[in-house]
Amino acid sequence: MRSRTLVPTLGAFLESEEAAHSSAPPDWIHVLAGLARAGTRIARVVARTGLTGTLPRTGDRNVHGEAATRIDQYAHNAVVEEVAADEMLCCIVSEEAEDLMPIPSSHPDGGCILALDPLDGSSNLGVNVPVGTIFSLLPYSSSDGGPGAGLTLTEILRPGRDQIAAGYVLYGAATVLVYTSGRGVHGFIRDPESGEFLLNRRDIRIPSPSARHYSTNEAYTRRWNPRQHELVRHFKRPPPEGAKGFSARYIGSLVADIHRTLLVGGLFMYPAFRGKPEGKLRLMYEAAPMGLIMEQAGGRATNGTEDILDIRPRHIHQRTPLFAGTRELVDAAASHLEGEAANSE
Ligand code: P6P
Repeated sequence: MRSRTLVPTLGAFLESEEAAHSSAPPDWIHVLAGLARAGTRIARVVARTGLTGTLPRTGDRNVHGEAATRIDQYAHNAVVEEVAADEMLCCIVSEEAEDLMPIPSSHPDGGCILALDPLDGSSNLGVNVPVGTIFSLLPYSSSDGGPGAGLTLTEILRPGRDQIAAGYVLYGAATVLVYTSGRGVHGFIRDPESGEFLLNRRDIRIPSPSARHYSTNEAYTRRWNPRQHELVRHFKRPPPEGAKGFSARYIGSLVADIHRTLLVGGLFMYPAFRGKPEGKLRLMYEAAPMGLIMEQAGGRATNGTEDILDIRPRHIHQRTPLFAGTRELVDAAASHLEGEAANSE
């Protein structure tokens, strides 16, 4: 058994790893530590959900008209409580809050923005499917002079390429935290005995050749555009003699689907379709953080044709189609969806 004492904790790793690349540990690592503390609290409540039977509903609906459950609100509140005291933050964008949440920041540079999906996929909890917290940290520099000068939306609506850090906490058989700050993707597993997140995957790279998995909800097949239809049909064709075919894998919980894709490869797709012209997933706090993770692990993420990280949000809850995973597969999907492959076949 690998000695736990030799494995760095998240805190030690952040202090050493992030300090190694700058004169001192950057302030935002305290926000990441706060997210880890919130993840620990959320993991405990998620584990007890099964004991309470059905998911307690608040009776409210979130900004997207989805029935909000008390556990979504709990997760949102747990994160806010754990990070709000940090002077680094100037505001929070949350799936559970219709409007921007300003936080008085006295940080000399104006601080940073936390974009957050507190508990993505919580509707899966009733059947014990893994769910997750997704986070994105963006720099904020108020255009009209320092902290407290009021938040300008144009400074908030930044493309994912501007992210300082991004990642997720996955509440599954184990609670894991995966993050990137632009220098590789690192995975930590929570030790139930010590309560610490311990480094267990340093510099994660999507394997190549990767698993030949495609991941999408095929219930929407009839609502896809013809090129999306043809793309998935391509994955179902019998492979050439001696070659390996594709397998379908779809959990219906974004963090779980992305985590599998990150570790074994494949192509996750949540396309736009008739009835969801912009897709379902949110740009600022789902697609963009997952896009940075994928790109830093040697993969790619697009909206089908454009890099997710280059898309500037029009509003804080904007939705986007998402194609993410092994670079070759995301590239092939983009070529097909742009019509090149369709014409050449
Ligand atoms: P569908 C969960 O509700 C979620 O927001 C993501 O976690 C997941 O990827 C997606 O929706 C699943 O959506 O339409 O396939 O049920």
